[in-house]
Amino acid sequence: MTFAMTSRLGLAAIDRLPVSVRRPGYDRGRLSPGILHLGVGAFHRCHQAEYTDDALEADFGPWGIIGVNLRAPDLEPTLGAQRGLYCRELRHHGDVGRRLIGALVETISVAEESRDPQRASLRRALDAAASPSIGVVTMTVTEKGYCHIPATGELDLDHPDIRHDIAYPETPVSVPGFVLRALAMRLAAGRPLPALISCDNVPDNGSTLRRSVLGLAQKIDPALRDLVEREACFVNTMVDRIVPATRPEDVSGFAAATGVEDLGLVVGEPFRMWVLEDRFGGPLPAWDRAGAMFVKDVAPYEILKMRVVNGIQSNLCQLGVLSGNDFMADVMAEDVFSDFALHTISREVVPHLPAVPGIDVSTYVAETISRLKNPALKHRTQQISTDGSQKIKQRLLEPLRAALKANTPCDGLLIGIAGWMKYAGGIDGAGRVLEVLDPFAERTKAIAAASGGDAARLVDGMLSIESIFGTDLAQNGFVKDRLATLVVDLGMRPSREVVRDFLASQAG
Ligand code: CS2
Repeated sequence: MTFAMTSRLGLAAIDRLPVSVRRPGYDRGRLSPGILHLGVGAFHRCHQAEYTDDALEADFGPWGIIGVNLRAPDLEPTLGAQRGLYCRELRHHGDVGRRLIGALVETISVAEESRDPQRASLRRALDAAASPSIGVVTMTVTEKGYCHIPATGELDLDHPDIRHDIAYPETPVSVPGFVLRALAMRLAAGRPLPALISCDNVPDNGSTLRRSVLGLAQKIDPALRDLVEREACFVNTMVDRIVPATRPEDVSGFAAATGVEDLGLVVGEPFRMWVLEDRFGGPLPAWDRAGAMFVKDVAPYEILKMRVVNGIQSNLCQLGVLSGNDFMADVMAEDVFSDFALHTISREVVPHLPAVPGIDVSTYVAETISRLKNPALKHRTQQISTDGSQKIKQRLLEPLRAALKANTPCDGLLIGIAGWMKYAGGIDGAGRVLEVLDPFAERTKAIAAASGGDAARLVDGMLSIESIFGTDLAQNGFVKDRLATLVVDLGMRPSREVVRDFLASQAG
């Protein structure tokens, strides 16, 4: 079908969407905000917001979402201009399912101090978070948003944003600073505190947020710290759905298919999962009616997901970059890499997973491999490699530690870790410069440059970054030697050849 004119998504354009696009099954005009979400990225829009639309359809209530971005991108030109409306597109091979999501009712973008010297946008966001109508504060702010030290999970008091927030607690720039300020405002006004629900791939995400908020409060006002510790409820969760960054081609493809331009479009896979710790006493949206699970202990689900789904992604994404593959599905389309993923997870990771109620691990692993092969998802290996310093502990290093402790095989994991080291050094085997987007990029690139091509020095340098690796691995001679050999190998030939030889050595 072709359309004479494309209109921009917004209230007026809803009726122009083809009937095949599913609409909210509730009266959006009656929806008032009850959730404040920090970090309105693609993942939130395709995961929690969709669960919330399902919950509103099952049991309507005051659970609209106010979406806040504490930093770029500015939401105004995209979602703001569309009154919060956007579509999500689920793709599985050739199948496409489009749905208009209605839960996002307002957006607030906090502008930098240089652009907003009066901090009016920040005040608006804080007032919204402190408002009595908000019963839930959720967040997807990426791993580094928690300002913690990856190796220990403790607040990084040297983090520039944390130093800022200790000096200026009323105009915070960090996520823990924002949450603390909002809680302080509510406590001062005698209002009940909202549930604080973290939806990032951070180990013990709710507890990590709690440690960061309490650690910061301790520096600002110990009495406030005690109050927050007593009153606030931080909820751990496990979240899962693959949602790559939206590309211009996705937006133009949507416009061509529907006649409507949607600059808030998100594209994901059909699979989704959400497990929340059941510990908040107050009201919540009917997310359980939408399939979210409320359990006593999230940890086994979280460990399973981070070591299997994210583990495969992080084991292969740098190897993918090093082998010239732009997208994860292209990596997984090469038998050598998908066999390697299955081999590593089954032999090295699965034996050390905790039992997870209701989940058969081998079915879960097979399903994960097939999800990662979905060619309709254009998930960049570069995107997954971004911020690897914040990801590898829970995805690769903890499984490695478990295998070392049990004295079981771990070479597949070591190949992934060597891949990260090679990548983080910023130059591939052919001498091409790689774009390393990571808070530790300057440091890892400097380590690689100072190693002068000596792999053992490079490995020593990387392992000495205690905030990522702790202290144990730098003292393990086997790990160091193996990594050095692999780094040399990955520097000399394409990663697929290194992986192929490894698999051949395992055969029989
Ligand atoms: C990915 C995740 O970019 C990344 O870090 O590994 O976003 C991943 O796709 C999701 O966690 C899947 O649930």
